[in-house]
Formats: sequence, structure tokens, C-alpha cells
Amino acid sequence: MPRALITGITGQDGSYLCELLLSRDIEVHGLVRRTSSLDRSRLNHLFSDPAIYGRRLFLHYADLDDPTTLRRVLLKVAPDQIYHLAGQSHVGLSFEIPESTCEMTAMGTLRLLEIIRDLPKPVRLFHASSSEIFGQPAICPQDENTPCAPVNPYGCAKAFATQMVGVYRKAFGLFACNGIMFNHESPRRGENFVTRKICHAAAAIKRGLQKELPLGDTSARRDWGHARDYVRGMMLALEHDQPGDYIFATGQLHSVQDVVERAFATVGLDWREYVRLDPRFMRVAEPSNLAGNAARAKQILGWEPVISFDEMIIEMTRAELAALA
Ligand code: G4F
Repeated sequence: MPRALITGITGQDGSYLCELLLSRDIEVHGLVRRTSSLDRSRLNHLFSDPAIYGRRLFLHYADLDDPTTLRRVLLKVAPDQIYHLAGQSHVGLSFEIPESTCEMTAMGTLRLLEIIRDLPKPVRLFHASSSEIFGQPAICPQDENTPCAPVNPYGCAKAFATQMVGVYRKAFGLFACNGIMFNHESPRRGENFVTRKICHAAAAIKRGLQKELPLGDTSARRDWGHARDYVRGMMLALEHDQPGDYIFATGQLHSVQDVVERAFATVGLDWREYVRLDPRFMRVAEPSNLAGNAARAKQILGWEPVISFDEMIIEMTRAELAALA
């Protein structure tokens, strides 16, 4: 049975990827940080299944800023594939904690590459990069050759990590891939990201549990896809016989306002009565024109997103309604 190791297994992408790999008869090992929080809610259904947890799914304590432990776990698990998804992923927050963002996202990736380089058994690496590396690009849509021009600390950290993956692939012959992921959402999205925040608020207002929805820039536009589609791309990248970089995107832009209107329509409320501008959620700098051209992923991996923007926002809002029932 092939063996995969996922950093960031308890997050949105990690949990979907874990389910996908288990369904393909791949043994899954996850790295988790030893913190006081034991919130692993996205994986609870797998942990409580005795046929899976401890038999085909295993967790290990390790941190990206603790290379000794990381190396020890990698030597013990001896994975065939590593999916590197961990890191501080909130763009707004990266302006408040730039040093720890770079420490985990940039240096954490470099540490992992250094360890992989020394492993006795060759391993395939997938690094979850981000459209934030492009910042405010002159070209739209962006592809794998669009220059990096980040406009926030998170984008800088991801640009460093992405380029290091390319350097290690060329210099040391590692099977290392970058997936340049545009925004991807789901009912498992963290609550401080805008789609989940809006869908949750629409449902909570409908249930009489919340009165209003404070938002930042509602004219901001993003290329939003569904996380389930994007983790399939990750797996396909490592199944291919050659390593490479791939854009994973829908190519379609929607505004935060579009999310608001779709979510509130799903619960049958008029958004105008509840949404208000709150400067606290405005960003110091906003990327613009971030839409991806995923032609390479389609041509080489046969990857295409199948879940539409509308389907996704409806699914997310209904999930919130169900959770608050
Ligand atoms: O949902 P967001 O916080 O996502 P953002 O900043 O685009 O970053 C996400 O996608 C990137 C690309 O895949 C990832 F690299 C990154 O890790 C993360 O997953 O914000 C989306 C947009 C922004 O323009 C923001 O300014 O929504 C705008 N916005 C408006 N009001 C808000 C709010 N964002 C948040 N989080 N909260 C608001 O109240």
C-alpha cells in the first residue's frame, strides 16, 4: 500500500485530501502540531472509525519549526508522497504576524526540502502554493510563467517557498511540484475567511442568532473554486510521471458582493438589511485581477474543476443552516 504524509492534515484541504487518498487505498500519515487545542473536528468521523484510525490513518506530532522532530518522523514513516499544506494561511493576519508567517510558510518549506533531500528513499513532494504570489499582475489570467509580485507578507512567504521548490527540483532532481492554488472554499473553510464568514452569517441571521454582517471590501474579486476539486489536482500532480508546477483555478472572477447575494438568497433574506461596511476588515493592500489559467493542469493531468461557484455557496450556506438547526 503506498504511503502519504500530509502536513496540515487537520485543515480544510488536508481533511478532504485525507479522505480522497484513503478512498484510493493509500495509507495516510498526518503531521499535527502539539498545541493545547485538540480541534480536529474535520477528521473526527475518521478518528472514530476503528477500521481506519490506527490501521490506515496515523497522526504524528511535529512542527515545521522543529527540524529534528520533523526529520525523525519522516525517517520513521518513510512516505512515498508528501503533501505540504501546512502554514499560516490568512492573508490579513500576515500583516499582523509577518515574522511567524514567514517562519512557518517560507522557512518551514525550506526545512522540509532540506530533510527530503537527505532521505534514503526518494519521495514525491506536493507544495500548496498560492495565487497570492502574483499580487497585482499585469497579465490576466495568470499561468505558471506569470512573474511573482506579491503585495503582502503571506504572498512573499509563498513566493519564496514556491521558488525554492523549483530550485530543489532543478538542482537536486527532487520530484517536487507546486500547485498554485487560487481561492478554494467549502463547508470546512475556516470561519475567518470571507466565504465561510458570509455563509455562516446568512444562516445565523436566518435562525435569529446574529443581527448583522460586518465586512471589508465587498467589491474585491477572487477566482473561487471548491476545495474538493483542488485536492484532486494535488493527487493527480503526484501521480504523473514527471514533476511540474500547475495552476489550479476556475478562471472565473466573482466579487465578495456576489457571495453575499448568493448566500442571502439561499436563506431567503434581503442582504441590504444586514450587511455593513467595517473598516477593520479592509486590507492594507489588496491583490487584483487574480484569475488563473489552468490549461496546463487540464492538458497534462486531465484536471478540471466540476463544482460551480453557485453550487459551492449554496452547499456552504445549507451546511451552516443545518449546523444551527
Ligand atoms: O477569504 P479571504 O480572507 O481570502 P484571501 O485573502 O483571498 O486568501 C485566501 O486565498 C488565497 C489564494 O488561494 C490563499 F493563498 C490564502 O491562504 C487564503 O486561503 O479574502 C477574500 C477577499 C479579500 O479581498 C478580502 O479583502 O475578501 C475580502 N474581504 C472583505 N471583507 C474579507 C472581508 N475577507 C475576510 N477574511 N473578512 C472580511 O470581513
